[in-house]
Amino acid sequence: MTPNENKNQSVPITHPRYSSLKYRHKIIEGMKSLVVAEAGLIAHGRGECFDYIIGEKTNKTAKEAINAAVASLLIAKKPVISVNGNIAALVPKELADLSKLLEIPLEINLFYRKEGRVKAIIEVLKSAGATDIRGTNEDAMTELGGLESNRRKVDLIGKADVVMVPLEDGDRTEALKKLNKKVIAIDLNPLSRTALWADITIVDNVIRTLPEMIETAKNFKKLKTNELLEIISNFDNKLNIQKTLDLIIEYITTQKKEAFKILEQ
Ligand code: PTJ
Repeated sequence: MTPNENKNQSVPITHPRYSSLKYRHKIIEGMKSLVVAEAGLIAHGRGECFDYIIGEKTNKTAKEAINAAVASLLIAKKPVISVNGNIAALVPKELADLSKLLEIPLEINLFYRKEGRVKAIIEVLKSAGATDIRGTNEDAMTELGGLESNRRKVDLIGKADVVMVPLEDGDRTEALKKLNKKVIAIDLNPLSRTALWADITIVDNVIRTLPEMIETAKNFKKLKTNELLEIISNFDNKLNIQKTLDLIIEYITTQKKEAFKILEQ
């Protein structure tokens, strides 16, 4: 093994796509240990594709949504961060850190329920330092109205006022909205149903969003309630999604020009 090779994955850290490959391996390993559903691999691939067309960076629009999201989580009375297999595999430490920093419980909520998955996710979160993990006792769960998928089974989410749903399928955001909950979504696809239904849509990769949220939370914890409320009221989700789509068009247009320079050589 060369000094540049990552011990577990044999991916040289000098590889131009090292970061992307590293997270792919986290998802694959997560699937082997039951943390990630098989479909989670496909969801990750879809995410990578959208990440490419936003330039694989946290854009200004995402940063604005992150500010509104953190402000909302700080003033919420009963906020909850929903955790599925993919996010638990990708950023367990950041989830644990954000949960502790904001004193918000992490609730495991799965689309694909399978024997052993909840236990595997609890282990990953605990090893990462999480202390407030919910959604672990099936008998204590209630059901969200208007939802047929496994995601209907909830613990604290049922009584929450603000729910953060990182990378998720569409149905639940709609159901949560109908129950008058404020939904914060992190979704690389700005046109997904989750993205369009959410109150605050962060179009970004969770691997960048969570660290950014932690830094923002450290700063915003010093702000007064009226300053947090101002950040929230200045944020317009519809406009923000429009601006994100404009950024994508701009990025693709630039990439097209760059590609043609190569093709015409
Ligand atoms: O662990 P489970 O059983 O709860 O299942 C989780 C998955 C992700 C398999 C399930 O929720 C699912 O099938 O989701 P979808 O319908 O594929 O939607 C996932 C959305 O997240 C898509 O819009 C992707 O573009 C987006 N996405 C994928 N990876 C990321 C992401 N968004 C942000 N960051 C990512 N890393």
